[in-house]
Amino acid sequence: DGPAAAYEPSMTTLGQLQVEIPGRKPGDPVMTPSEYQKANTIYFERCAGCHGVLRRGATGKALTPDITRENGFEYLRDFITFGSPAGMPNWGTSGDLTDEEVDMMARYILLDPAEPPEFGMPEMKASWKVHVAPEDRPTEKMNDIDIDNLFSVTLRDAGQIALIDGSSYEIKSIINTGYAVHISRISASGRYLFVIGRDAKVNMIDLWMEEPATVAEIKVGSEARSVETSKMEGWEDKYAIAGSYWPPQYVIMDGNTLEPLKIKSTRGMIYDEQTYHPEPRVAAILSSHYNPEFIVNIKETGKIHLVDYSDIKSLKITEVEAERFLHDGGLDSSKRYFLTAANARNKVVVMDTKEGDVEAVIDTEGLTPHPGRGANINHPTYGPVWVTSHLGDDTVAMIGTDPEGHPDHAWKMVQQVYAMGGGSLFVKTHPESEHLYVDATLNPDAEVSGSVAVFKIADLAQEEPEFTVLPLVEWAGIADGQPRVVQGEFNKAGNEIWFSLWNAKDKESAIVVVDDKTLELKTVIKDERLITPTGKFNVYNTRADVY
Ligand code: DHE
Repeated sequence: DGPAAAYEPSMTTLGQLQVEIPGRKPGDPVMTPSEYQKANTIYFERCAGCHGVLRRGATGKALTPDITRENGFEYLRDFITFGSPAGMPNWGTSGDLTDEEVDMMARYILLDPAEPPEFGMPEMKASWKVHVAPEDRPTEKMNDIDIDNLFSVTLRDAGQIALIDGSSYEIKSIINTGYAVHISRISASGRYLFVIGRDAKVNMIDLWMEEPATVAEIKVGSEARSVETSKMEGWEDKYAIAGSYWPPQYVIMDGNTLEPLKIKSTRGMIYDEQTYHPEPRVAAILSSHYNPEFIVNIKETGKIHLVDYSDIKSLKITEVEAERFLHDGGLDSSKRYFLTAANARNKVVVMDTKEGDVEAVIDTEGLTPHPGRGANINHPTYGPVWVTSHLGDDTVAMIGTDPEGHPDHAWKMVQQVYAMGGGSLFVKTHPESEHLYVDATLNPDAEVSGSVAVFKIADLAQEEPEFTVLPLVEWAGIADGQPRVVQGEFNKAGNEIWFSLWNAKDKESAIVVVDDKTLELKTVIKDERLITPTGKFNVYNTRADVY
């Protein structure tokens, strides 16, 4: 009768004594093995990204049994059903999980977390495949694709990417990848495209082939979000790196074949408390233009690793103390400074990639900064400025990035403006653009999540600048579902910006192209193969860090 009855006795008698059944704790809920298996899968696909595999918390709260048991089954069930304004999705009322699934998940998180297996060199080598050896690849570009203006588009739930031509809007190919590719990154030469799935599968795609295709692949763990390639002069295309959430580690690979060369575990001490953390996940990775280094964000311990790839055998790693919960970020317009969000600390860390030290840690005065790679604008009052929006509120923070020309404003939050509402994921501009775009992807209001806010950069001289709202979902004429506008990306010329309209898997999605000068609709790309499009990466802008 009700969930309380779902608890199984955890005690038994041994002669006169009451003892615990081995492996069980008092109050353990009943779960059949098949329920447990299903709950495990749901936890991995929906929850682990924010709460962590070991449920120690990061973007989401900690969910270890000491805490969940204190809260109790009913509380957990209601929380999963209705969500919270602080960012927990309403899994029940949104229809993503059924009542039975919500009930099952509430019971599941009362139990100890399941620890997935490690994934070391033998597992990586077993998953590694070179489909086309370097010597069998073309020596020149074999197709007529304008590679620099190609867009790699994540088709999240299809486990694919689409390569779309930036001029004709034609889908050139659809390539099978890991599940829910998170990002695309491009080798320094512009030839190879690297994508990484949430399931930690990396595909290396050769854009020179007559029909671009995967030439090598590898699995680097069971959950991952980041991949990057060496960009320093003299080291172009030599190495690739992938970071994983589980196991918490990163691996340096050969840039031509993805052969795994060196794995570095990130387990260790949290930078400030100096206490051990078993799951410090690898968030954003960036390639330095100043040194032969990968810049690796270690989320839970709050450290940035500067990984010197000039000698893989005697790997030198500089461990820089930054701030806890490092997530995403990008370079300033000079490409010297890396600005990255410590999201659950509401801060942005500025790392000098030339000198290898932290320049500043800035409070963004908003809730959960979420920049993507951020946006670099030339502010009418403060000069070069880097911008982030926030997941938890409608604020947009602007940080001065020019210590030479504007020393008074450097590494300070110089302005805060207000956009459409909370739930923003990405901001975007281009050196050729006079606009700053702010999405509100996760806002619960369909009208807000279906639009994008545009600020005129010149208007930022005003104290409370107005913005224009572009109702992209309305423009695309999609009536079914709640398609969400996500992640603007410019074409190479910087005169068009593309947005994904991300709908449910079984509903129509689209890509909307906006003319940046007139802010009018240029075209809508619709195709039944465009299933759940999310991130889009223009080859030139991604390769050259233009944003
Ligand atoms: Fe992302 C970037 C992690 C949810 C779309 N996302 C990143 C990066 C990290 C990250 C660490 C930076 C990578 C880099 O630069 O090397 N993302 C996470 C999560 O942990 C989180 C919060 C939860 C999860 O379970 O994954 C999460 N992300 C999402 C989504 O739900 C999005 C909107 C849709 C999707 O495809 O899954 C999404 N994340 C993106 C995109 C980028 C990204 C499009 C790249 C932005 C860019 O411009 O570089």
